Amino acid sequence: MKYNLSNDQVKQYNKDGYIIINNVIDKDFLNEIKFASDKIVAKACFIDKSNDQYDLADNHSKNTPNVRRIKQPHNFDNTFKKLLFYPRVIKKVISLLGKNFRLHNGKINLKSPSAGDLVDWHQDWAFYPHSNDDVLAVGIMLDDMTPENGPVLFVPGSHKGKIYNHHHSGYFAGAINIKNEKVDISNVEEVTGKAGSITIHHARLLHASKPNNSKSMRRFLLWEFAANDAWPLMGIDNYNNFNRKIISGEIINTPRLRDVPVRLPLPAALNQGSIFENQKVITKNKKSI
Ligand SMILES: O=C(O)CCC(=O)C(=O)O
Repeated sequence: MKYNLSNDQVKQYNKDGYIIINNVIDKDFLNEIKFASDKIVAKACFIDKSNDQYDLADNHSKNTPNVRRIKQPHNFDNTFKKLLFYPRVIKKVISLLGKNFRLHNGKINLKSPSAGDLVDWHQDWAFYPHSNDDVLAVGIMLDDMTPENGPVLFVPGSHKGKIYNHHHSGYFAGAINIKNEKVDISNVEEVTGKAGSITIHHARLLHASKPNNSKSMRRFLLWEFAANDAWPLMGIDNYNNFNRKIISGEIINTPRLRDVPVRLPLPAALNQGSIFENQKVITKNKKSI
């Protein structure tokens, strides 16, 4: 069917834990999305502290804004709402999760030129375990992703393995110490692609991303989706808000339980707000990437 994944793509996702698909977002729409992102970033010159909308880099100031993450962009600009329901993406998610799924979280990670943060090794599942692991993230490249500008690194097949320790000094830190945990990353794939390409990765997949050493911005939008019968083990804030996040299908109040490895992100990270903040407790020389 139009826009669905092919059987081979589904097989590859199940085997490797991710797929990369070129040329998914229409060019004009991509320009609209970039413009909407620029508009949100421009307003960061009015604030000097991270909040519900922005995660700001340590060197951010009102005069020299540096936004590291836009949180829940669909709440701030209708272009992102349109993207959230974009059939060329949604149909692909249906191919993997079935017709019932909701948005768990939405974000744009921005890596600024020559400084943009690396993201240390982690599994998204360690941040938001659910009652079953029909949980994934769609990554949309708003800019070309190149070897220089902070590409994502995926470890094929790692979504079938264990969930590693993401704690540091007794608190959740959202990062794995690859050496201590004896993690094999020898078959890692560096993901590159043209703007408008997408990745889809399983929530248990081991991944990281490099720093941006180029002279241009790298923006990567991520939609985290969960099947409607996958319930978050950390609970929900509000039942109606939770159900408003349904993208496709119906409310399901009977969680499907599966025997999946789980670690809770508790005690909570000392630095809250984003993965960049969570991982800040790990000093540069202790990072595994
Ligand atoms: O923006 C990136 O390079 C990937 C970040 C990531 O893995 C995450 O936010 O969970």
